[in-house]
Amino acid sequence: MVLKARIDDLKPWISSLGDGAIAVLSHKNGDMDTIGSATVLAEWIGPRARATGLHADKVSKRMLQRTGMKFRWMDQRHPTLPRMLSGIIAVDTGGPSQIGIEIPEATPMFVIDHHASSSDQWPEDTMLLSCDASSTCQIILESILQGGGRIPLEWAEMMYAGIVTDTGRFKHGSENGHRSVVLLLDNSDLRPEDVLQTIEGDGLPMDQRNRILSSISSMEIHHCGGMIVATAKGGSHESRIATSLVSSGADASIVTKRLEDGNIRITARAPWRSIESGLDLGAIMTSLATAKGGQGGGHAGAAGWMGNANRREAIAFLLAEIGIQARG
Ligand SMILES: [Mn+2]
Repeated sequence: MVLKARIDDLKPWISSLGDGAIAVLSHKNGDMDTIGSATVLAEWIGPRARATGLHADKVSKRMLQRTGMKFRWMDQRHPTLPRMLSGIIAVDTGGPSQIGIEIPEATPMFVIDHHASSSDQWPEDTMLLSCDASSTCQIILESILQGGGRIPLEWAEMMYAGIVTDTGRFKHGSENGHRSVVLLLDNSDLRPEDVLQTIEGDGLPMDQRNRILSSISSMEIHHCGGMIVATAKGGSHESRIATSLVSSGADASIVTKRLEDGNIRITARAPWRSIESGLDLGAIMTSLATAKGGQGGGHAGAAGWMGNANRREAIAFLLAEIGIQARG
């Protein structure tokens, strides 16, 4: 059975482990929230903890470089965990398939995540801390603040970047996100304007912007239970395409990408007003996995699925589910 954990359970759980290393694992998509959470949590625990994972996206790479926070890259082909491992903490991870590596059996495991749906289950006896926050960085911040004292600047910058990106620049779950930023400002020397420059970066090269724009121009519009759903085929940057469709007026967007191994990956986004009216894309992606196999899940406003399916059938399934939810 998976055990429900609270924030107060983390420290005693760490103390209960042997003397070996603790791997703080980011999820395989390596977004800013997971990299921020993993690096800050590992430093907070101390030298025995190691932030590690398979991948870091562009924003997290820029923030790692800016802050100098330590992150151990795993070899994509032969991923290995630290030797003499006493425990694993997985951060921002809805289910084991999102880690992307084999978890060694019988290693004590603690998972820290914000509410998400998932089609796969954690191993027996996993401690699961799942909070109703907009980002995992906010949960890490709460643990750190319980200990008191000033927050080192580089930790504050990583957590701020995680909150900014996971709230979609404060478009989702704004209130608790803003509250956490106030706590960061009050307890560190964080200067948001400077960090925002690093988060935004210099923009994409022309060829990539070209590809994104042509994906958007291939869009189809569907009407499901009073909602406008935009679908598109994306070559890359699917989340950017999905977000653009939503900010252009879609009540939900679905972007598909055919992967080299023949599988397809589906990325979906919805704006706050759709979530408020009851749409839950994470639940819909979970039911796609139940119906057609593969792995799926995520949050109400940002979710995904990956597996082997016919694109048209998968989209028809998703549109039908959105229609059912939209009609209540
Ligand atoms: Mn997250």
